[in-house]
Amino acid sequence: MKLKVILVGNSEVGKTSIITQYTNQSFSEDYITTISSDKSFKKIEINNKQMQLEIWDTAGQEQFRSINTIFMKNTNIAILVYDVTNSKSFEELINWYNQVNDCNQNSSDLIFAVVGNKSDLYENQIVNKEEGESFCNKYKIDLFQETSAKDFECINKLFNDILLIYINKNINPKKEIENNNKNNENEGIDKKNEKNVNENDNNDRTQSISIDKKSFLKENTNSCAC
Ligand SMILES: Nc1nc2c(ncn2[C@@H]2O[C@H](COP(=O)(O)OP(=O)(O)OP(=O)(O)O)[C@@H](O)[C@H]2O)c(=O)[nH]1
Ligand SMILES: [Mg+2]
Repeated sequence: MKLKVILVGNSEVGKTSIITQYTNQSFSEDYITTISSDKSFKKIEINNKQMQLEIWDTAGQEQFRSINTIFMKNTNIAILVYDVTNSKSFEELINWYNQVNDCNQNSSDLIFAVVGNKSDLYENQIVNKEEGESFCNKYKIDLFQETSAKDFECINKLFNDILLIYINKNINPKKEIENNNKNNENEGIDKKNEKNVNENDNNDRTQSISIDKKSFLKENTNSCAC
């Protein structure tokens, strides 16, 4: 499954740093502003599902922002980033939220996460966790996470959690179970007919039915748990 993930937020909040830590396990203290947009790739398996992530970094600086809208279309997961030591970056989160929504009006599967980055600078923290969470409640945002790209704190957790939420919301487990039930019913009828025809010599077949049932149950357990 291919997914487009986009990180947006004011300049210097740490979007590039979060992506670099996640995809390359590295961090730089130097600040090089993102001018246009960069794409990184990452393959990851979540709940037995292979995900191919296309992760888009965007420009936070005002003068480069207009170009962002080109890259925001067809987003599956949008990560809104602010800096916990910078209240302006938090106040302007709503603009990023609106912009991503505007660019994805026809999308039915777009989900959001809000990230308060630079949690290692807790002594200078201005925007507290409760404010971040209340923003998420207000706008029905799926996930809130504080991170430190510098300390590699909660970076993997952020991506794992939002991907799980995406799977839960958009790969309808009910639909999967219904389909599995239907297949299983049909299979059951076919096998029963087969069994009647070969009643005396089909120990193996009986076994294969029970194996099918087992794998059916296993699949359904996975679907429900994901
Ligand atoms: N202390 C601390 N510094 C960080 C953290 N994440 C990023 N930084 C620093 O903050 C500065 C900006 O980081 P970037 O990742 O370039 O910020 P950005 O959001 O991509 O900025 P633009 O590309 O201009 O939009 C850099 O100097 C980083 O080293 C963090 O978690 N903790
Ligand atoms: Mg950047």
